[in-house]
Amino acid sequence: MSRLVVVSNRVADPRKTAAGGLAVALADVLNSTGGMWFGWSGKVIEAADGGKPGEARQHTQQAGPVKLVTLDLSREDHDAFYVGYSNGVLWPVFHYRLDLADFDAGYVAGYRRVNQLFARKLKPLLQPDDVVWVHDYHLIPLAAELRALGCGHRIGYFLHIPLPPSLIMAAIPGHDWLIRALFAYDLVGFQSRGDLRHFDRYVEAEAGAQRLGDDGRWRAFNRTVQACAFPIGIDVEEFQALTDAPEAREMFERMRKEYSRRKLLVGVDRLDYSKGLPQRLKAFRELLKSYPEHRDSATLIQIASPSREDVTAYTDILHELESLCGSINGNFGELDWMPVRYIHRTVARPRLPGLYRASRVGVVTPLRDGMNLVAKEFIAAQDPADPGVLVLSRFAGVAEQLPDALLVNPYDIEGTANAIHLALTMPVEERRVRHQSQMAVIKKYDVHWWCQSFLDTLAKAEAEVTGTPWL
Ligand code: ADQ
Repeated sequence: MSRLVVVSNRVADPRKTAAGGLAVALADVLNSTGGMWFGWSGKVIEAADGGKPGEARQHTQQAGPVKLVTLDLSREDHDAFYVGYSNGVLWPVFHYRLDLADFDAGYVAGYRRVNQLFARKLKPLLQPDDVVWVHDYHLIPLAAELRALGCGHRIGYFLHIPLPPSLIMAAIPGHDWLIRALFAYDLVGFQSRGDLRHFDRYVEAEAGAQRLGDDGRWRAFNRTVQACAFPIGIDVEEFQALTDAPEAREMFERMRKEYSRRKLLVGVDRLDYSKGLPQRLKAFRELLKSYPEHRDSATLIQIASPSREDVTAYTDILHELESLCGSINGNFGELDWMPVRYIHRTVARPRLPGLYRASRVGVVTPLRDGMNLVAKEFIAAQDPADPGVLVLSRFAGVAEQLPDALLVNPYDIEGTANAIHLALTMPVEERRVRHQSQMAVIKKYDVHWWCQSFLDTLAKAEAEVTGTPWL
């Protein structure tokens, strides 16, 4: 069996749990297969301490069966590659937010420089039979840079965030370079069929690619790439075991006791403008306004973990949320009841399932999301005899898989408030039926299925050896 080499922007010790869908999913995979995980250490070297663009300090560490190799980036590279291009251009554009993108030419140069640096550092560590699996929007050109150095390895790529329609992609200056870079992979994976359709139209319209058969293969730039959808899942068994463990049980009991005569709603997100948090709070405010029977009862616990605080759009959303929570509590709160509990922190993972299970409604209403694992975790943590209801944005990748959730358009505040009302008043029989069908889906398409089906398809993909300079 070939060694698996995973490359992603951040590397987490697979023996520990961390917030962030990618880290959670990959830790599961690498622990079972062994191999190498390569990426940024999370550390930045200031120029005064010797940090130079295009250079990095490298660290190697053994974490059980997994070898972790990480690079410290210079301040200049970090600011252009990570803050600038990855999170200031690709993240907003791929989440349909052209208005938030900052197309500074220096950012793309830094993005390319760091991808070249990753390729240069990774190449000498590769063994001939290694299979390389590259993750996410930070590293789109990595395979192209590896090919330019003569790597003929099988290289797969998975995009964790949405891929927008071709006309939105085309707004990125130099986007044709991004398409060409995708063709350096042997397999490109997306979260949903919708994203895959966007890819198909994009490569056809913007690169004149030719479809080969009906298995997702496309030909352009003298290369063949296969593109398929692999919706990411969670480790359902592990999450259910976590739900039954003492920490989650204790959390569950505490919440049930404290809110014994009230109904809890829960939201758990990274604090990010793609997650639709202000819209969610407005929908909750609308619920209290239009359905007074939920006053002094329905309580929304919104956990929003700090994220990318060095990007301005994130501090803006933070202030908006604080002000909305304050005004809802000020207008609707009672001496002994606050409608919104907003917590700007990460909740320890072992306690999360207890919070999900104590909640009657899970509100997962992103404006755009590649998949959204919180929706799946919420379902997995429920008591099948008395399950909560998932109110889910139709714009999350997971909506394709969970048609039995209450699907909403998060921009439609009234519509979302109505759906929350429906969820709060749904009879137990209907809740059970919906929960059962959702459980069947998340069990079948769990994280092991995701990993195995991606790697099996990659193993069979038509690998082409090439030394062509790509970019
Ligand atoms: P994220 O945008 O980080 O991931 P998501 O899929 O919801 O979003 O994963 C978040 C993970 O972090 C979940 O396991 C959740 O429990 C945990 N988490 C989030 N906020 C937390 C908090 N406040 N406290 C504790 N834990 C918290 C990206 C894409 C998603 C895609 C994943 C995986 O944006 O669309 O589903 O990658 O591919």
